[in-house]
Amino acid sequence: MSTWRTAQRSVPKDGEHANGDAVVLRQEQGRILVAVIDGLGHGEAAAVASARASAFLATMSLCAELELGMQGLHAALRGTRGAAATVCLLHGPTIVCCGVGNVELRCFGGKLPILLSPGVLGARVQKFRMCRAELAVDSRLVLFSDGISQRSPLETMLHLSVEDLCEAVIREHRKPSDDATVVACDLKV
Ligand SMILES: [Mn+2]
Repeated sequence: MSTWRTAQRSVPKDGEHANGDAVVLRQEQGRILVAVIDGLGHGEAAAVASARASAFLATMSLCAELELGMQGLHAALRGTRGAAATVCLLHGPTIVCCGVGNVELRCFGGKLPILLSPGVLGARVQKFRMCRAELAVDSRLVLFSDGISQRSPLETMLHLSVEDLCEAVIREHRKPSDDATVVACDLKV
């Protein structure tokens, strides 16, 4: 993956100042990490959990196996309220990803057979289901928390830039009753 273009939007639940959702984007030595975290519920305690997760993901090795990273993330969140998170590691055309809970991941321009793992990071996860795939030359990844409608018609937004897609999703498909986050990445292999 030589280049990528990414955009994100994250807003708290209506009436809240703290945002329990968080985004981590890193690129190091040709490796890319993309993650969306949703601290359980909303408000301060959710924000504490997602901040802990962000801090862990900000320093995690991008060269290690992602499953080890997910186990580390699970351990780092113990003592917090817990979180859902979907984490993607990209290296060349290869993507490895794992999602615990309900942060959705969609891939356009390629097949990504992701199966989310049930559970709550920091509390209980029986099994980390890992997904590995080769992405096509031009792929778009979209991650979003459950503050965004599942029925968000992302496939009708492929002509939009990643920035405009994030704006449109937040404007038109956000649920005011929860923190809402969307991340879009265009990848050029
Ligand atoms: Mn949520």
